[in-house]
Amino acid sequence: MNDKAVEVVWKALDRLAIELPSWGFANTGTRFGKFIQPAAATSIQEKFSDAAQVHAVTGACPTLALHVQWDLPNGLKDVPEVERLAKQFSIRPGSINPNIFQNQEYKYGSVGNPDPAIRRMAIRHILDCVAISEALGAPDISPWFADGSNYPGTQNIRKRIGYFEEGLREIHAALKPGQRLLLEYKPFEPAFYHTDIADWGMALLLAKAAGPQALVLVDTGHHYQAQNIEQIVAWLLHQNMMGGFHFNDRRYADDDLTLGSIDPYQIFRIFHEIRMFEWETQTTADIAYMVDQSHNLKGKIEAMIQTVCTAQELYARAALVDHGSLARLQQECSLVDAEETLRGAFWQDVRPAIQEWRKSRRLPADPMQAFRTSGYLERITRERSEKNRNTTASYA
Ligand code: RM4
Ligand code: MN
Ligand code: MN
Repeated sequence: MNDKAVEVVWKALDRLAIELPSWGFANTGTRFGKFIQPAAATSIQEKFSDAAQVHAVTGACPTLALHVQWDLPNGLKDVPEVERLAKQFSIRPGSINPNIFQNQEYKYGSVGNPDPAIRRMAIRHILDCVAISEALGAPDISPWFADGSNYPGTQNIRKRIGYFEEGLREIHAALKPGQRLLLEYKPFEPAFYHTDIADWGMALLLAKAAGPQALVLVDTGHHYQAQNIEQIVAWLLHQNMMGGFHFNDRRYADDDLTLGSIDPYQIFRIFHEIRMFEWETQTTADIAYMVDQSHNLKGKIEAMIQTVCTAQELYARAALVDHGSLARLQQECSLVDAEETLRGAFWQDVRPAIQEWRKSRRLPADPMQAFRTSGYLERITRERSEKNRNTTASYA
């Protein structure tokens, strides 16, 4: 790789910040049961501590996404504690995730529920999240709605659209300047017949109905097989509606696997669309890059380090695309050469350049190895295993 290419990689890495999910450090499993790990985090303090380890070895993860009901069970009252932890571990609070899917009341939906009292409860919770976001100075609120139904004819789909428009408008009205409402979509699960916000079109229309500070969040695992995700990203960029990502990979459905583990070219193509947009428009897209993964077999901190390193590698490779010549080749319809321009960047081995970047930023050249030799995992395994042994994995 020549000096110019190395410089491009370094510049790209300097701007790439990846937000870690607090829930990614906790015990998770499948719908058949949880798999308990002796070192898993069981408190907000432990989640901050684990995230700080990932940041220490990668230098790329300054923020931690919080799930309000799991991390701030007392809502606004927990803000001082979160601020204290953020200071202690030098990790800022990231996106604020409401929980409108877990309470018994939400069996038939939250903001789309036919019962006005339950809709009110859900809206009130999201309004609390807006207040938490403001208090923490963490501007993104990212709700994911599990709302939907399991059988044809059991719910009025159009009425529920109306409830969402109305509810989201009210929530948007509470946003202060700078705050953003990022609407996530998902085609199915837990609902198996209809999901109220099932795809990017529904999310986009609802965001438009809500107001200018509402944007769309793309979770890479929330699409049907074979859907062209980078095309969705291109559309959202074109509409100035691309708010953020939940990164993960998948083979079948919402598998929440490690980023790039199944299809690294997919993530590269997404990054390419963003870089090409920024090059063409000479702007910087304000996109929150967040991880949303559930590592129920891998060690959680190691899986997170792997994810961050993969994101850096794929982002750096996308940065190496020669946009000027690609634009010319596209214009001329030089298909093979245009495609090879993309593939040429994808197949570059950027790892040596990334190692040099890390050294120049006083980071360990090999984050995984640095973590493994740090002794942190052994220490938390000792400290946490008893508590984890008492955690129940069964649904019985
Ligand atoms: C959903 C979605 C949300 C996440 C929940 C726990 O599938 O991806 O982002 O908060 O899972
Ligand atoms: Mn998600
Ligand atoms: Mn998901």
